[in-house]
Amino acid sequence: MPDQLGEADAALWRGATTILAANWTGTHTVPSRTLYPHQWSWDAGFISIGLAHTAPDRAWRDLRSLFEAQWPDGRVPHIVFDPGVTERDYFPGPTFWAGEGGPVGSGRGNGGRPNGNAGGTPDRTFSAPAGTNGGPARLSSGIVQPPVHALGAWTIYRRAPGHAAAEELRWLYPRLVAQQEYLATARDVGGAGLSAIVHPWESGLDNSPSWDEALAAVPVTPDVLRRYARRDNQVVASKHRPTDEDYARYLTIALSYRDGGYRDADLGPRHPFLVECPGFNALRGAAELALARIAEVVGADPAVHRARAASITRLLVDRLFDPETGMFHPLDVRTGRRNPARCVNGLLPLILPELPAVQVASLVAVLESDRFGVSARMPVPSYDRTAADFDPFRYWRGPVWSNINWLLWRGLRTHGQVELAGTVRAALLDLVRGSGYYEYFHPGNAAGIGSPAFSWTAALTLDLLADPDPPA
Ligand code: 2M8
Repeated sequence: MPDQLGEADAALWRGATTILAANWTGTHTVPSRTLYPHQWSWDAGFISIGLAHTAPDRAWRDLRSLFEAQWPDGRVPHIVFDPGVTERDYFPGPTFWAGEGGPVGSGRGNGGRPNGNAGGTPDRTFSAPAGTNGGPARLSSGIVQPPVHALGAWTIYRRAPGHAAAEELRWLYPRLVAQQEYLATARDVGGAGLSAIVHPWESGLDNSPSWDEALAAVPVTPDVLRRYARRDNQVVASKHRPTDEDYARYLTIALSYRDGGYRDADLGPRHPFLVECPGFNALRGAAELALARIAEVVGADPAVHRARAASITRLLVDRLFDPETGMFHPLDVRTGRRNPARCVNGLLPLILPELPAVQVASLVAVLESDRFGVSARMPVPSYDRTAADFDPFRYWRGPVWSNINWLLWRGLRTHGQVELAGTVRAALLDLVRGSGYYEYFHPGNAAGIGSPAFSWTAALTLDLLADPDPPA
């Protein structure tokens, strides 16, 4: 535990450490024992950032566990299933993602599937037996989540460098590069250089209003919710989760991708949901910058990663920035329309250090406006507070999330907005101190919502306490 912590923060530190220990399975950390009993991709990245301070060995193991399930084409699945957990404990589980074709995973099933991408067979830069990635067979979903893992790996290494940590980086580096290559090629559906997500779940901001327009155009598979029963709203209150209408569309889109063999070639004409998300792409850019740092350690070329980050930053500004709202908006590749809602993923490009001063000033103004109203009392909500459909309970349509605020804190610091960054950090710590390590928080009364004892809230609390002045 860091020396400088007062009594209250020391208790906060111990609480966070206890949660991460309780959510550790021996090979990976679950986001929540009750609601999410498997391993999730971007959760693992955030969790590793917290574990870097308390248990670097576990942090490395967590990332290894995820990347052992990487597909031959480079994609890192959004869920890696724990074979010891039953289908009843989470839906959609392995059976749903497998469909008729058998298990989906790095070691079986998809090995025989046409999962090549637009560029043909991916050029695997790491030497693992085809289809196994050197690890045991792991069952997984077939979609991805934002790539925050290079940032995690770099944080673990920065906190505790040394020979063993450098070895871990050497194992991860080619896999992280393959993950980025997959996103840069197979997912460049719009052809301009930004990645498209094929499902709202890929954004991590599942039911954000960002997807409302694109979702409205998805024809729902009849009876899909009669064929498949939700489990999430049996664990937490329905009004805190996505609606049935949204859920029916989530399943329809996932079935479309699954039944196309998780192929990315020709997605354009046949897949009902294709959107360029500013948050997802900003994190892809941030991953390139973390890879540049990692490349220096493993003896690879950092320049190529810096160039890619610069290009992603430029493309974000050119394609997704709206000077009228002063923020970034997702672009529907199918219609060419930018979604007009002001959602927090539209502020995430702040984490890119080369974001031009005009856009930085504009995002800071939006953050300080009534719409996002960051203050000492409350961090940033997930959606415009002044919007008619702002919902303080429903998941990504209003509540406050720690991972997003952690990213904004880092972004504000990157751009020299130290005071505002300090406000976000202090408000976030206050929230957890007062309400606990919840999955998300009511943006008015600060009540904890969703799952208690949530891993990334605990992990990022550790990072905020341990590293108040991280290097840019
Ligand atoms: C939520 O998403 C899952 C589907 O992936 C769900 O609702 O069942 C999201 O908050 C996502 O960002 C997160 O990674 C996941 C696990 O914490 O839960």
